[in-house]
Amino acid sequence: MKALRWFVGKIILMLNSLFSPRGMQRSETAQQEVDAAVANMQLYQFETCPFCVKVRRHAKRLNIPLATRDAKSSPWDQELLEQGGKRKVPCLRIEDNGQVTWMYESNDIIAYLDERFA
Ligand SMILES: N[C@@H](CCC(=O)N[C@@H](CS)C(=O)NCC(=O)O)C(=O)O
Repeated sequence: MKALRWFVGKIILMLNSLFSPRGMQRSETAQQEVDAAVANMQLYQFETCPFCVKVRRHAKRLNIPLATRDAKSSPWDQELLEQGGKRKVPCLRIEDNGQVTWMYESNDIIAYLDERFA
């Protein structure tokens, strides 16, 4: 079962890199603003989780440099569990004026990123 999951994960990563989406283009100033806004967000994820791949691909399409944190590794696994509330990925940590929101569900994350950056 573990070997099958490993194998499927590798296939997902291979297809993801073969069919990598194009990033949207912005003016230099607009891109700098986007980059600054995204600096307050981190995506807690597993590399081969299909829902995480979906969100990463969308971030690439939107051309946003979304930082990722491997939720299988310390200390991010504990942080996700203790502060987010559950060990489930993807989860987007959003910091806004000192207030932190933990957003679960790939579709909600994508809708949020679209609202901010599309
Ligand atoms: N409906 C969720 C599904 C996410 C999901 O099932 N993630 C799996 C990894 S692929 C997970 O975190 N499983 C651990 C758990 O549910 O405790 C989404 O679209 O984000």
